[in-house]
Amino acid sequence: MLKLYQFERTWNIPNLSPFCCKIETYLRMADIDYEIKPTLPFGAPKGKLPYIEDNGFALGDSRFIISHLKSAYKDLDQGLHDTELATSLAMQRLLEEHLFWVALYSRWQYTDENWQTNKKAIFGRLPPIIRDIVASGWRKKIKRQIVGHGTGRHLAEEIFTLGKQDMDALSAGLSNKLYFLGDQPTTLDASAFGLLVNIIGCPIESPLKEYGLSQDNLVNYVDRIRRAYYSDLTAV
Ligand SMILES: N[C@@H](CCC(=O)N[C@@H](CS)C(=O)NCC(=O)O)C(=O)O
Repeated sequence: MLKLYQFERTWNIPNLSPFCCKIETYLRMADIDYEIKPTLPFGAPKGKLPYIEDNGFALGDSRFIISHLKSAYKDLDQGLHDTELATSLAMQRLLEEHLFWVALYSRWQYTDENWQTNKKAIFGRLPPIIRDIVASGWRKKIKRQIVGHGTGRHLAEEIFTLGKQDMDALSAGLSNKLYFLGDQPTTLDASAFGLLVNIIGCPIESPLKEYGLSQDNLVNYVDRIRRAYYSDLTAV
């Protein structure tokens, strides 16, 4: 059976990583059997989670994983037209290559309170002696990534202004539809749910979360996907 390597479940959401949550959501939406292997990214093929193991090979990065799932199992985007596929790709890039960095900043850099919550969720199971050393080294690395991406060079207020623009675009793109591209879930929904539940549904406080919670269609969308695909998770 396909194995999904991802962070331990926490915060009453499917996963604290938007990308892990994206893959598990795709698997559930496509009704593909899988087994979860909770882990940290140390041994991951690309040094990041998620990755999968399927038929004896390991594959990292949610985009390549979904390509594999589409060809080996089920393509959730099969019925989409070219313009819908273009919208799907552009929205996924907005989510994963832009809004994600605002969420990452909120967790690792914005306030000490958020950092402590994040640290406990990710590193809480490590032995106490090494926990703080690993967590602070990792935090330095992630902060360098946030600066390297460019997001970390702005003021907090500017970062959240950029994030709110993305939330507005998502809210307008979803409008009053069940899913982003109609009444059936597609890859874009796996990606959008993965990040949105990690912005509005977890205990990381920020102006981005507050803004997301004020957009009813996004809140209802996240609740709807939770109920439709994660009814087995208690309190999820
Ligand atoms: N492009 C990758 C991004 C994966 C990613 O950024 N994973 C994060 C967790 S959300 C990670 O494992 N980071 C560890 C690190 O950067 O050291 C994908 O689509 O899977």
